[in-house]
Amino acid sequence: MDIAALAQKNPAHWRRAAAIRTLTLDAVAAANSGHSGMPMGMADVATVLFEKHMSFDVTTPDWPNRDRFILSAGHGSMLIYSLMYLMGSEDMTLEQVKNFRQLGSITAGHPEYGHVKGVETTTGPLGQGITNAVGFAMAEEFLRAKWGKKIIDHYTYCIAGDGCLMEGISHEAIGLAGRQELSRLIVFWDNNNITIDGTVDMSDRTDQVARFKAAGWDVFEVDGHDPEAIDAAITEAKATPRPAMIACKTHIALGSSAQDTSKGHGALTDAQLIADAKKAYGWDYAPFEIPADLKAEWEAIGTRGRETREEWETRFALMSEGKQKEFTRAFAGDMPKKLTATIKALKKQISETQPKVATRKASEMALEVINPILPETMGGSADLTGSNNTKTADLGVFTPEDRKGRYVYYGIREHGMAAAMNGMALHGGVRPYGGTFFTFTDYARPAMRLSALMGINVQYVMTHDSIGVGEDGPTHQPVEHLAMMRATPNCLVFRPADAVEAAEAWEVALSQKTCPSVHVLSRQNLPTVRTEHKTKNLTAQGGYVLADAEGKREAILMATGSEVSIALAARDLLQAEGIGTRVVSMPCWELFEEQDEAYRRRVLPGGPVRVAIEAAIRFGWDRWLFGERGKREKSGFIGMHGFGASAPAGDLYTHFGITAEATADKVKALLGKG
Ligand SMILES: Cc1ncc(C[n+]2csc(CCOP(=O)(O)OP(=O)(O)O)c2C)c(N)n1
Ligand SMILES: [Mg+2]
Repeated sequence: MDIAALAQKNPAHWRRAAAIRTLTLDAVAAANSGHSGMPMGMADVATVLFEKHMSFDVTTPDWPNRDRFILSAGHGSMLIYSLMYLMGSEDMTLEQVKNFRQLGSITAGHPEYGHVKGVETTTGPLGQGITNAVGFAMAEEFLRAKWGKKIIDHYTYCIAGDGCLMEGISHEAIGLAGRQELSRLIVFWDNNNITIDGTVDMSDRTDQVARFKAAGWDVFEVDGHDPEAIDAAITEAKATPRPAMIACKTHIALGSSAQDTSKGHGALTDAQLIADAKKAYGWDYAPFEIPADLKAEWEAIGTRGRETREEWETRFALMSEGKQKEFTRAFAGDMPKKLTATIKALKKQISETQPKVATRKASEMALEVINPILPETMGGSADLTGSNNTKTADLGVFTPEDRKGRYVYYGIREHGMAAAMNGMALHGGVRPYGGTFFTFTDYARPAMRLSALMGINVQYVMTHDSIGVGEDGPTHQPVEHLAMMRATPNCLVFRPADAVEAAEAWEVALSQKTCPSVHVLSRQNLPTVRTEHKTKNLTAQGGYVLADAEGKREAILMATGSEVSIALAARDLLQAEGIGTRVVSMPCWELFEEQDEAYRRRVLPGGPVRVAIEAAIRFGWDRWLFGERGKREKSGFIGMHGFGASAPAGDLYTHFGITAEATADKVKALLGKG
C-alpha cells in the first residue's frame, strides 16, 4: 500500500480523513481497548459521505428530514465519535473523546442511541444496523408519500462490515429492501476481507456483489480509499431506483503495521505502531490535537446541511397549523387525546356483549379502533397475518406502488421484522407493530432486546402463546418465553385475560415513550372475565383484584391470560366449599412492580395461601408467591414443568394438570384441608 501516493492524490481530503484515523488511534490507546482498524479503513468513505452528500446539520442533529447515517459495524464507534467531534457536535467534546469507553462518558464502547447526538441507533450486535437501516428507509418512503417531498425526502446511509453481511439477519434485510425497492437506502460494505479470526475466506466465499444483485439491489464497486471514486459511486447510487450497495475495497488499519491483518481489527495500543502510522499519514501533531484550520474545515462540513434545514423549516411553517401539530405529535410519539375515550368505548361494548374470543382476535378488535385514530401506525407480520390478526380494515399494503400502505408483509423474517421496526420507530413519525407466534420470539429476540435497551416504542404482537396452541405441538408452544421477556429490562410484557384487558394493554403500551411492549396473546377463545365495565384502565396497574373472596379470605389465586378464567372457575369450586378465595389478574408484572408497595400489599395481602396459575414455566413467579409477605410453604404453582405436546388444547390442559380442579386441590392441600 503506497500511503504517500494516496496522500498526494488529494492532500486536502487525505488530511481530513487522517484526522479520523489519528483520533481513533489516540482514543483507543487512551482507553487501552476498542477497535482501531475499522475507522482507519473506512475514514475515506465517511469523509466523502459527510463532506459531499450527507444532508446533516450538526447544530440540529434531530432535524426530522436529515439524512440518516447508521454505523452497522458498531465496533468502529470511534468513526462516528471522531466525525461528531470534528464537525463540532455540542455534546461531543474533546473530553468525551479522551474518555472513550469510560464510566459516565457518552462515548461508550459501541454507539448507544440516546447517548451521542448523531447516533441514530444502538449498534454493536452485527447485522442489526443494516436491518435498522431498512426500517429507516421504509419509514422515509411512507412519510414521503404521506407528507409530501417537501417535508420528508432524505437518504439512509449505512456502513456494514463483513460481519454484518455474514450474520443471517442481513439476508432478511437485503431481501426485504430489494423487494421494497428502497431506492433511498445506500449501504457501504467495508470490504476488507478481515474479521477477528482471520481472513473472511476462512469461513465464507459468498459473492456479495452477486448476492445483493440477486435480491434486487444495484451494486457499485470502488476503491474505498479513492475519494473521487467514492463520490462518484454515491452520486450514482442515489439516482438508481433500487437500494444500492457500494462495495468499498478497503484496508483495515490502513497505514499501520497491522494493516490487512486481523490484529488490525482490535485495539492498536502499541506506541511505536501508532507513531509509525502517524508518520505514514504525514501527521505531526500531539495526541488528540487537530490543527485549527483542519478543525474549521470539518466544522464547515458539519453545518453543510444548515441551509437545507432552514429551507425545510420555512416550508414546514407554511403548512397549516393543524398539519404542523399532527406532524409534531407523531414525531414526539404523543397519543391523540381520543385514544382513551376510544378504548373506553370498546371496553364498555365488550363488557356488555361478553364475547368469547381469542386474545389475538381481541387485539385485532383494539387495533380496529386504534388504527383509524392513529394514522402513524404501520402494522405487519412475519407471514402470519391471518393468525396474528394484525391487519385491520383500510390499512392498505406498503409496496413500491403504494407507499401510503400501512401494512407490511415482512415475509418469514422475524428477526428482520423486529430490527426493521426498530429502525422505523427510531426514524420517528411512525409507530410500528408486528406479529409472529410467541414461540418465535426466539427468532426476533436480539432485535427485541435492542428495542428495550434503546427504550423505543415498538409493539410486538405475539400470538399462540402457550400449550393452548394445541395440535401444532411443542415446537410451537412457548413455555419459557414469558420468563425470558419478563427478565428483559425496560420491556412491558402483557398477557391479557380477555378482550377488555387486551384493549387496555394496547392503550398502555402505545402511551409509553421509553419502552417497547410485548402482547402475549392466545390462539384459543377465552371468555370475557371483565364482565363489569370499569372506566379505569386496570391493566395499567399491572395486577388487580378481579374477584374477591366471599367470607374469610383464605386463598389468593394469581393468573394471567388464558389461565385467569381457570382461576375464576377454581374460585367457584373453593367458595362452594366455604373457602374464601380472591382472584388476582396480573396482565403485566412490570407495571404491577411499579405500583407503590401499599397497593401491591392490598392486592396481595399476607396471610392467605397463594397459588399462581400460568401455562408456562414457573421461573419468576416466586417473586409474587414468596415476595412481599407471601410464604414459601404456603404457596404453589400450577403450570408447565417442561415442553408441551401435540394434542387438542383442552386435552393438553388436562394432561398437564392446568385445571380448576387441580388448582382447588392445591389450595386445599396448602390449607391442610385436602
Ligand atoms: C452478533 C455479533 N457477533 C459477534 C460479535 C463480535 N464481533 C465484533 S466485530 C467482529 C468481527 C467483525 O468483522 P468485520 O465486520 O469484518 O469487522 P472488521 O474486522 O473488518 O472491522 C465480531 C465477531 C458482535 N459484535 N456481534
Ligand atoms: Mg472486515
